[in-house]
Amino acid sequence: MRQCTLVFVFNQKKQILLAMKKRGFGEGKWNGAGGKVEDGETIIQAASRELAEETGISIAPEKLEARGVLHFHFSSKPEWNQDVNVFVSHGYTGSFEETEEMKPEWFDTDKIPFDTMWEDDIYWLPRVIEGEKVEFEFYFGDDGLIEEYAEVYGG
Ligand code: 6U4
Repeated sequence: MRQCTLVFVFNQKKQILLAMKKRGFGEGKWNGAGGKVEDGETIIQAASRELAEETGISIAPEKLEARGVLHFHFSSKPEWNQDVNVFVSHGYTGSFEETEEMKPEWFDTDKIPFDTMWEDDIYWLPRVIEGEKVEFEFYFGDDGLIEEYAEVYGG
C-alpha cells in the first residue's frame, strides 16, 4: 500500500495547526500537513519534509511522535488507497506561511472544523489530541463517504 504522512503541530497555547488544501487530493478540506513518502526516505523523514514544504515550519524527524496508522480504501479508485502515518509535535521552529498547496491556520482544539475535514477525522483526531495512538481501517464508497470502518486493536 502507498505510504503517506499526516502531521499535527501544537503551539504553546495548545492550539492545533491545520491547513486548507488548495489543490489536488483533499482540495477544499482542512487537514494536517503531509503527503506521499518518496523513494529513499523513511516515513518520518517524509513527514518532516512535507511539513516544511507545505507550511514553512521545521521539525526534526526525531521530534515527531508517531501516533498510529490509518488505512484508507477507495473501492472504485484503488490507486487512491493509502496508509496514512500520523505524527504530532509539540513545538516547532520557523514561522508558518501560506504555500501554493496549503493555507495553514491555528485552531483551538474545541473548535476543530470537522464539517470541512475528511469524514473519518472525527473518529480518530480527538483521540490523537488526547495523546492516544490509533489504528483504523476506513472504506470509502463512490460518493466519497465512509461505507464501513473498523478499529484495529493491538496494532
Ligand atoms: P502531490 O500533489 O503529489 O505533491 P503529496 O503532497 O505528496 O501530493 P497528497 O497531498 O496526495 O500527497 O497526500 C495526501 C494527504 O492527504 C496526506 O497528508 C494524507 C492525507 N489524507 C488522505 N486521506 C485522508 C483522510 N481520509 N483523512 C485525513 N487525511 C487524509 O485526515
